[in-house]
Amino acid sequence: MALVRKDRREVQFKIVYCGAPGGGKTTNLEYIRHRLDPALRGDLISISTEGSRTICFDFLPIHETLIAGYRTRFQLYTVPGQRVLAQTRRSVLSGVDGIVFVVDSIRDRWEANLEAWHGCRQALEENGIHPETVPIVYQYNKRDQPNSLPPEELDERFGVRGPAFLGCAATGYQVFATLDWITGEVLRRFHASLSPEIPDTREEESKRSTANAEGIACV
Ligand SMILES: Nc1nc2c(ncn2[C@@H]2O[C@H](COP(=O)(O)OP(=O)(O)OP(=O)(O)O)[C@@H](O)[C@H]2O)c(=O)[nH]1
Ligand SMILES: [Mg+2]
Repeated sequence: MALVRKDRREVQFKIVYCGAPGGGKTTNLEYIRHRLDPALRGDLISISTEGSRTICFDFLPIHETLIAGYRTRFQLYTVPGQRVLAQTRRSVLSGVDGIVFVVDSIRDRWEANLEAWHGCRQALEENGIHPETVPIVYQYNKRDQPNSLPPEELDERFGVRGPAFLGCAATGYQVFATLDWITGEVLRRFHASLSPEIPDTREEESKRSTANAEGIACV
């Protein structure tokens, strides 16, 4: 759910990288952050949770997009893949605007991918979000590895209807292509939901102001 920050004149969107343990989520984020202009990106935040790490950072797009005079900012999160971390996954996925599902293409990792896929859907549902309503892009990662499942087979197994990027996060191959697609889709849907401009959430904000000193409003 996009957040309109009137104090900063920004709209914030949350993109979450999901997928099996060891599939390459953190590698994606590290690659992106490393290559972004430091002036446009925020600090990398690492949150220790139940023996694992959730990492996140935010950034302003290189080509600034203005929505009714507001800048756009994206927050990228990784969800730890381990099965025992369901509670963390649920928290990270709350308010999500778009998902990158990172698939470990190695044949032996199929069961882990499937379990992560169900875990992601379950976490969305527990947040009251219907999984079909959230934009999702698949990245079939580790294409450099022998014994990878063919992309057509992965499309079929996941029932993928949108794009799926063949990636190698270790070298950065298709990492930005994946990110560009999901940020573009999130912005497109946000624009489509606005008519004709950002709603005035002042009334909503004042209701929330006692609960939230920072004045964050939801759209
Ligand atoms: N060969 C190869 N290795 C990769 C690729 N992407 C990531 N890796 C490696 O896979 C390992 C796990 O990557 P991570 O990015 O930590 O995986 P993760 O999805 O964040 O894992 P969890 O946080 O445990 O859920 C690391 O050693 C990476 O270097 C890839 O495209 N090819
Ligand atoms: Mg990780």
